[in-house]
Amino acid sequence: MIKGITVIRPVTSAADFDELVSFFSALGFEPGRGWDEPARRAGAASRGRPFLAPLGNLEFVDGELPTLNTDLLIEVTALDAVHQMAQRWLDKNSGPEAAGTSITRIEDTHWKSRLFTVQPIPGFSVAFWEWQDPLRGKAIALEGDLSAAGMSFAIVVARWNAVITERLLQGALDALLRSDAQRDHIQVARVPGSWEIPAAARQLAATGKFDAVITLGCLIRGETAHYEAIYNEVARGIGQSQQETGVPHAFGVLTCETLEQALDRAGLKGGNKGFEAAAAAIEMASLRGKIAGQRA
Ligand code: DLZ
Repeated sequence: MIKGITVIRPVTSAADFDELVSFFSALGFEPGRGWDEPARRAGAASRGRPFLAPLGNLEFVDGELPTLNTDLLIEVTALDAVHQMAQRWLDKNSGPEAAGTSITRIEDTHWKSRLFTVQPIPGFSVAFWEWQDPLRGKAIALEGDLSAAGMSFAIVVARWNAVITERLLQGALDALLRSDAQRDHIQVARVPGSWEIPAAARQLAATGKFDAVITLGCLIRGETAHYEAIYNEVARGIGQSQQETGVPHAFGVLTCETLEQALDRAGLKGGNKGFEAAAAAIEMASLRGKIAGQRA
């Protein structure tokens, strides 16, 4: 079974090898498993540094070539950004054009795409290109956007474990405001503990004023009697409110073993789950609008 294509490019000096590895790394290529072989009796030492791409083609062309400058073509998205990165790398790492390095401007091709060619070291050229139609080849899927412009949100936040839930709230507000939600389109409702979240969420959702409800709380197993019972009921209640009102509810109720774990999830180490919940709320509100706007 055919598995992949490897294009081997011999490099004539150790310095050129290092330059090319640096160039392709700078452009964000995923490095493959490299290899180093010591000198054998008959031959010199050798090394290889593969770079991986998700797709490979072996293409035969009868007629006009895609580009005359090189036979190594790399398809990318965001060609302008790649061009900028390549230019920046050249400015930093190589001498003037006279030294044999160069980069062309981005130009339209005769095959509905845009392309530029770069020569990071003398004698080695590579072309980067993208389709002019950015949607070409993309699966047609209905997806929510991450713009909250014009949307209204309710945030229900529990006061219990406030050191955590206030951080979640800051994260959620950060996500909404950075996604263009307006301050006066965000209603924050505080409840005593996570147990009370479903009732408040349900009442807010039922007003019909909000595109999504974001629920924020923190249950810590070690400190919570009947932890499982409370957690199950909170999760069930929020889910039920979502299903019965049709308004998206984002679940930002942390369930943690320890306070330390809760702090990590509230932005101390990794991400902030409040931010993530708000992003999910925006996406689901947008998706709901798109689905509702579709003809049956
Ligand atoms: C009572 C209680 C306990 C023990 N632990 C927590 C917790 O870890 N996180 C939380 O959000 N709330 C806790 N609560 C409060 C309950 O959620 C509820 O507010 C009270 O039982 C009053 O109904």
